[in-house]
Amino acid sequence: MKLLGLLLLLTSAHSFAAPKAHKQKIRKIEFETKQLEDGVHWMPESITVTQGEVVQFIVKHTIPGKDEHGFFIPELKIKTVVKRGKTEKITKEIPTTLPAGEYKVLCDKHEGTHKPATLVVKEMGAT
Ligand SMILES: [Cu+2]
Repeated sequence: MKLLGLLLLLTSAHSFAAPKAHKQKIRKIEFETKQLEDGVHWMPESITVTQGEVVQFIVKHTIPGKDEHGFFIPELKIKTVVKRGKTEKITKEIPTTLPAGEYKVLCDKHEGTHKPATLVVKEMGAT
């Protein structure tokens, strides 16, 4: 029973240490490279997020061709190199100051040939 008490104490201490994540579930969003006829794409083609939402981008590159790609969303200040076989995880809060609209998920390493995906940002409170 002493052990259980200690565990409960540790668990509550942990939640105090991370007030930002309190009660908010982090949604995992996967992106991966996919070869289509017109070039390499970030897939899925489109992802919708909401202002103020905390998301974790899980980005993978497993296809042949270039050894690495860029995962670049300027408006979210995300710029990461994704090497083949090495998953990158980026946790971000979608700023409430970022206007609702459509933004591009780019590859800054192969602009033009690497087709971007679309990040749709919805207004907070919209359903
Ligand atoms: Cu690329």
